[in-house]
Amino acid sequence: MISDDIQEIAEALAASRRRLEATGGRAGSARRFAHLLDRVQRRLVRPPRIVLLGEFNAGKTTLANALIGADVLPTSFHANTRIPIRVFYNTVSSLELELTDRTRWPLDDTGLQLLGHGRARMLHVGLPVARLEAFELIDTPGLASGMANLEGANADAFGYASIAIWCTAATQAWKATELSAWHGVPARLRRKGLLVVTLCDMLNSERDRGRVLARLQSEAAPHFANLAMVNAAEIDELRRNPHLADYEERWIACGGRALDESIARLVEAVFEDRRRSLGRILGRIAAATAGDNGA
Ligand SMILES: Nc1nc2c(ncn2[C@@H]2O[C@H](COP(=O)(O)OP(=O)(O)OP(=O)(O)O)[C@@H](O)[C@H]2O)c(=O)[nH]1
Ligand SMILES: [Mg+2]
Repeated sequence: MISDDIQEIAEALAASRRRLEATGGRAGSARRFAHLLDRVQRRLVRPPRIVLLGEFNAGKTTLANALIGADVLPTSFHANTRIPIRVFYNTVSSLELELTDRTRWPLDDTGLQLLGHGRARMLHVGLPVARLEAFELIDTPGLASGMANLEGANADAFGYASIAIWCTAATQAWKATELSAWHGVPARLRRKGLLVVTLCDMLNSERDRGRVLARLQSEAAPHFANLAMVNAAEIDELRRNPHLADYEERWIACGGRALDESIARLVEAVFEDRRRSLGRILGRIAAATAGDNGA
């Protein structure tokens, strides 16, 4: 969620832009500066993008649906398309296909034909779902098991994201190939990386769960900002039924609370980064303007 001080800065930027437009609207430099302020303000408040990565069948799409709280991404369709899908907040539902040349097409008959031509870069799905006001998700095609690097469409999706979730299936969690693939992810994203251990309901006992967790704490956790063990199917069910009598107990047991808290912390860290980099930019502008005045 956008904190009050980010909101305040954004409002101050919008007010400055309006004043500039009102006073110096006709001057080219004032217009350009107003446009720049508008872009800075939009970038400051836009929901951070979370990219979901991992091997085939690691539970990425199921987790994406559980995070959104709706059956948005049909897994079979996604498995067939094999391109990243960005899901974001929109006031009305929308569906667009982005091609490798960055043009965007509505997913009508022409769009569907283009999808089959190997030039698809990303599918953009807009939805009027309140949870998507806090973050956007990019669900990616699974990395082939044993492949140690992320390429093509998946690597492309990094450029869009500021948080990364690596999904690993509890039953064969965190293989050596996953470690090397994770190291192919840019460091700025790894610093905001969350390891989500999926399919935890497939572990047979508390003892197995303890063993997996202990191994991951020592082998995987040092490469991530945080780790969460989840049963995404149950998170999904509970998110839709918050009034169940045993909700609280189950919400903790299935990892829903830990997952939401981890994501909230990473989202807050992204806003903190934005706040800091805006501070640096404003500092530079102030220094440059002071230099101009002094000259
Ligand atoms: N029992 C259980 N099954 C799950 C869970 N998460 C996912 N699955 C199942 O695991 C299979 C793979 O899940 P997906 O979410 O499609 O995995 P994916 O990583 O998106 O797969 P690709 O897109 O093909 O790489 C599906 O049959 C899911 O129903 C879970 O938490 N528990
Ligand atoms: Mg999938």
